[in-house]
Amino acid sequence: MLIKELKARIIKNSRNENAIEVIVNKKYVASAPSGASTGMYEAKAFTKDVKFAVNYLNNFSVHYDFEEFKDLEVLDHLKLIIGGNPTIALQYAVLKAMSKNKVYNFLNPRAKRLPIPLGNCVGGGAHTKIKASDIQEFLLIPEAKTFSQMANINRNVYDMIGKLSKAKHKTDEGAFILNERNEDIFEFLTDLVYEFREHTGYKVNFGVDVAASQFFKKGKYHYNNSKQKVLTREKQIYQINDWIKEYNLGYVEDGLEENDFSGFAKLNKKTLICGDDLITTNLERLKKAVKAKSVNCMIVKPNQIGSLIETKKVVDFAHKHGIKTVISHRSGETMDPMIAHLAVGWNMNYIKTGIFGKEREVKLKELARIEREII
Ligand code: 2PG
Ligand code: MG
Repeated sequence: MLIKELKARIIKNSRNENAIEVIVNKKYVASAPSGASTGMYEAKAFTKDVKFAVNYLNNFSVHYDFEEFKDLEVLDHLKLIIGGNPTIALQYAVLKAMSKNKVYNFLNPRAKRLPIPLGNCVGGGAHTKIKASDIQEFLLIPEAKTFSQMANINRNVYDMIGKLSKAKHKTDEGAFILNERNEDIFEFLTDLVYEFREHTGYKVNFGVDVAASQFFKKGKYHYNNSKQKVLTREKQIYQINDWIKEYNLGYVEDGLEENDFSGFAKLNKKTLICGDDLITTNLERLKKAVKAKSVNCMIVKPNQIGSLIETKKVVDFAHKHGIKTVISHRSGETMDPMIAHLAVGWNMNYIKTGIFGKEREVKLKELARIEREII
């Protein structure tokens, strides 16, 4: 596949920020999302700005016959010139062109597993400007046989939360904002999933993305909306393990700040202990986390590392070492459903997205469509 025509332009993401869209050979369109609670070890989204990247790509040509996934490496050097986001958008578009939009199938013709959807239902932290929970995301973990059933369960529980809480505001990712203490939200969700199970027979667990780096200042964790306000590192470790036990959490992402590999090792591995800002889809950081036994689960966001080739290496290394993988949306999302394809093509365990909002639902719908194709 030759790139005969390459076009780039500025579009708006779900947070109404500028994002980049790339179109290869008129038909293959891709874009990259942006984070708000970005880790300090992430690749730079744009080296200068989006305009510079658009201009660069509109004058860029590459004479190369793209045939296999590994050929995308030819584009990796762009990350340092224009940034991680435009490089990812271009690699997505080229991958779509190589596969004629059948990405998951191109990545793995025998792909047959769908990821479990972790659904962001209640949130706060860096994903809103109004007063909310310190914990960035409360995530539903449904249990059912098919992906479509699991996605429906998440939506039904989400609607129930909306009705019962009468919440008026939502986060950037479409989760309800309940301006209550973390512990009160845990209690609320515990009762709610119990009720849901009584009525429907479906079991739903829940977990959290604490995004703890966001409120880690001068060596301490500073809460606004919690029983305890300021916690030392030791107390935070105790707090997270206590929440896991008390509320039976099935998943905890970034319970500690992004440099605390040894602290993560002390978190209760009976549950999924997931690293996002800790690892930032970076192979060297993942190796460090594996060595220190920090995590049993990790977030994968291609634009954190700014290369699809590097992302694949990280996913392979994680699976080889028994680390569960969670492909994730960003808080500023676009309509590109690519992460649905990567989840299936790379046999990933979970996908983390919002439950509500067109940029989130497009990923869930794509997975439901892929499921119909595969099964
Ligand atoms: C996270 C992400 C996605 P952001 O912290 O996991 O939910 O947030 O895209 O703002 O980094
Ligand atoms: Mg996170």
